[in-house]
Amino acid sequence: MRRHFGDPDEIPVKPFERGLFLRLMGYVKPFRKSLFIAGVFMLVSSLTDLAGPLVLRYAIDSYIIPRNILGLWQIIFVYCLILVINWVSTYYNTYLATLTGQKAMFALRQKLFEHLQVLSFRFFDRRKAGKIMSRFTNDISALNQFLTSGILDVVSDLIVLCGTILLMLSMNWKLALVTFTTLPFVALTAAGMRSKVQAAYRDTRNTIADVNSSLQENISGVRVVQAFSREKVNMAGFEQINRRNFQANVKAATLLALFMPMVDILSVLGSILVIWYGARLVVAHQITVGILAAFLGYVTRFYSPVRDLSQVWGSLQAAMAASERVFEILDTPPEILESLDAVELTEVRGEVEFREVTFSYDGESPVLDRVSLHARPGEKIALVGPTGAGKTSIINLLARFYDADAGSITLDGTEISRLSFKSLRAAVGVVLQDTFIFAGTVRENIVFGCPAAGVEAVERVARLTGAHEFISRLPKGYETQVMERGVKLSAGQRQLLACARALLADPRILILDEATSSVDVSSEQAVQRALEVLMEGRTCFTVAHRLSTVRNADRILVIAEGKIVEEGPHRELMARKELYFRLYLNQLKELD
Ligand code: M5T
Ligand code: MG
Repeated sequence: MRRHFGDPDEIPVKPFERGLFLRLMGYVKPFRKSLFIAGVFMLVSSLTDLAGPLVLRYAIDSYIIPRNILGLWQIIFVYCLILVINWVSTYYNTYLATLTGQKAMFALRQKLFEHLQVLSFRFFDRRKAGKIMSRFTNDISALNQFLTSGILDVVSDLIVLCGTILLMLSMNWKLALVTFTTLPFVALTAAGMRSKVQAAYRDTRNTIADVNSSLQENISGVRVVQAFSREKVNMAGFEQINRRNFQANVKAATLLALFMPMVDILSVLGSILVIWYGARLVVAHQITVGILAAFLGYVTRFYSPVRDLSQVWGSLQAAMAASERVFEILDTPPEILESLDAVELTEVRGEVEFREVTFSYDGESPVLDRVSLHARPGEKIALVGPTGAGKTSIINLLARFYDADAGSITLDGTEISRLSFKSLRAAVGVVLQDTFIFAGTVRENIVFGCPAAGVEAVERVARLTGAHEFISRLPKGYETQVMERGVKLSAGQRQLLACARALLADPRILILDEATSSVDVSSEQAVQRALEVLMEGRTCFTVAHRLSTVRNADRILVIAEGKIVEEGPHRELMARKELYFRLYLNQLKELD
């Protein structure tokens, strides 16, 4: 099995990489037609751009110097025409390029989301939600910037650059060569600054990812923060993270601000060279005044592509780093895979067997050590044990949120890893400690697992679990909107909803991770009743905290340090007076 356990956000510095680039281009490929049309407009726009100084040359040499004012009007008309063509083609070029880039980004974001949904728990264990979100926002926007303007700009800059060089050479090669002497300086400055600017930009992206993740954490944890008056400490922590981002941005901006005028200064030097040497050529009658003017026009056009190209290089670097992060997610294979010859279970009896199951989250320290257990169909099994013993881990494996490292887990005699996802999910239902309520209506939250369920079915399970009562008191009943994470519902109400949700799904095997003390006594009784209805006739694994659940269980498994240390019904275990006995007495003491 291939697993990575390193820090997933540590991405090595990587300059331009052909494979990465080609792969990125793969996302643009479906839009090559509109990209081609954009390219044609760009070509027209670049060529009309190049025509400017040439027109100026003819205006001076053929009309202004011979004092032909009438002809001058004609050339002004031609020039205006060229300008109009330039505007129109620039408009379509920009519009189509942007559209294409946005379409490619849309597809990529969609794909990223799709993949994120199937990734395994282990992937999310090692990552902060904020960092993942930053891949969707910052990294995708870096890619967008590059795809939208980057690619076409490179081509257009190259055309303008080559065109300018050729036109200059054709007009007067000596003057052209003199002008070109500044080129190595521009190239050197660009190369010298490039790596620094890149590093600075990478810093800005890393630090904004930190800002996002800290923000995300503080928003989801705001209740805990306020309950423990951690506001000041958190503020200081956030200030540090925020400041790092601020400093990274300032540094990047400073470098860029240094770099831009350097090229401008070189371009002014270029113009001075042209005037100095060109004027001598004019005096020596080797070139006309028009040519000198055209040269001056081209000198400025000559440096801006160089400067832009080095900028594009920066955005290419950003895109490389961003695509690497995005592809890293896309390339993470889901660890939990559906078997190729997946078995469909038609009639589930609900028999579960663990044989010598060993498991660890990090690949090093085992959390479960050769656990073996057998549950008959319909048996109620309670898992108890000290905190951190491995109870949740056992049910995580049974639900196949993780795969065991060794040993086998079977359902009705079939390895759960060979079951189709559909069969497994239909057979095994999970009611978690902290019920997640999604933004949407109450009804939507109940039908979560089986969207096809009708109104009557929803109401039936709600009545059975006792949730109907509070739901019908809500302003819009089943159509009431509940907020993310169920802020408006009480803990007990959330659990009733979770029970109704599970009852509707009707799994043969039920996994319950009981909440310790989140509800008061009266709703405790309501939840207890709902659970009894839900557990009826199913094989149940309950991570038990309620004494009643433990006492009513057919069998209790006592887990300690990743092993089953005691096993049997309540009376038997009490009689042994070992770990279970002590745990039970402790629990009773707490209730007093
Ligand atoms: C058993 C570790 C945990 C503990 C051991 C869920 C989870 C657990 N662990 C991880 O490293 N990553 C995880 O995602 O595994 O933990 P558990 O199975 O959650 O214990 P429990 O359910 O018996 O404890 P509790 O407190 O819920 O009663 O060492 O660090
Ligand atoms: Mg637990």
